[in-house]
Amino acid sequence: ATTPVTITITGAGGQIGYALLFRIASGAMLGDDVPVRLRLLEIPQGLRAAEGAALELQDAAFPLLRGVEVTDDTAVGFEGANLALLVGARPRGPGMERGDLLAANGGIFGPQGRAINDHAADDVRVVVVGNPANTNALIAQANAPDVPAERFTALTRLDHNRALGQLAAAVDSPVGEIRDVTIWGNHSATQFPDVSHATAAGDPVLGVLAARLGGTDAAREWLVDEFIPRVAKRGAEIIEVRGSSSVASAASATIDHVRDWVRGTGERGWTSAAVVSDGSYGVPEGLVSSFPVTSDGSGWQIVPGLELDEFARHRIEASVAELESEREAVRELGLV
Ligand code: NAX
Repeated sequence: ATTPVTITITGAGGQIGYALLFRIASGAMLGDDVPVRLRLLEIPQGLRAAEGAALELQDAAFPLLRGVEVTDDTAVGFEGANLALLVGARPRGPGMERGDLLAANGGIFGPQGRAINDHAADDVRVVVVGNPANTNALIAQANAPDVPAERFTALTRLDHNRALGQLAAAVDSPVGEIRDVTIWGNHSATQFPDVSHATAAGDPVLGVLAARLGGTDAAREWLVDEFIPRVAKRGAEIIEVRGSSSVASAASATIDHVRDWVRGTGERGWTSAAVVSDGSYGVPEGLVSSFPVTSDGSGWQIVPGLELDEFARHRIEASVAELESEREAVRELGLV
């Protein structure tokens, strides 16, 4: 029998937590041959909701589920964690400036980083979902000096999946036929969804778009005026239409991120994840920025050597500049 994998989920009493827990326990994340133990970490106000979710997990009788623990003690929450999904964060309140938001989240992700450093398993891997995700991941990583930096990531897979969905509709192709889309930069409105290397059923997407829209200029126009803003602002669109933020799609993207990281991306081309930059593509070392990545199961690798035109370089620089200013702000606050 395989040893269960211990998974810590913070903010487990919240909306994304509720959508995540049942898919993890069903085997959708790590496979239907891998037993799991869940640690649900909440703040006191969220404990009852997490406890309720734990009761429902018991009622779902998942054969792979080997235990659920609910706690508001950070040390207990990360004890022995092989995977840490950091979903709980401080949302931006009315009148809150960016500095206040970063400081409030520093108060969460600093201590969580230290607890991961001190209590998690040696092989721990971390994905930050709670916003501002990239900089929260940077804060956690900076507070975990004994954990290799590359184990800290932030979620841009939802943006990636949104881009796949939009492209599939635009070229009228099954979403599974679209490959090699990239989200670059920050999980924010400055992100750059890049289709310059993407293919649909093996054909370059740019060519397919040009054929459908009546030329290369029309395809470019659609990308710049429709596609990029739609993907970058999809979160706001969901709030407007649904009356509530993205939940099930965010949970699904988190499942995809971890599954591909742990089980590998295989023959499906690359995906997108925010990882600690090694300086690739001019992104300053140490920033947690989204890149095209593959995994062989042991860790993410940034896809090397892609050609970027001037438009792409500009867009990436703009998003990276935002990440740098966030890093500067949390440095000034003494959080990293
Ligand atoms: P909810 O407000 O429903 O849930 C958040 C939960 O976190 C609450 O139960 C709260 O008690 C808990 N929490 C707060 N501080 C905590 C702490 N220090 N330790 C443990 N738990 C804590 O929000 P939900 O809709 O689940 O969204 C969670 C986060 O995901 C938000 O920060 C949101 O902005 C972010 N998102 C990130 C996305 C991404 O692609 N990276 C997309 C979806 C989502 O917007």
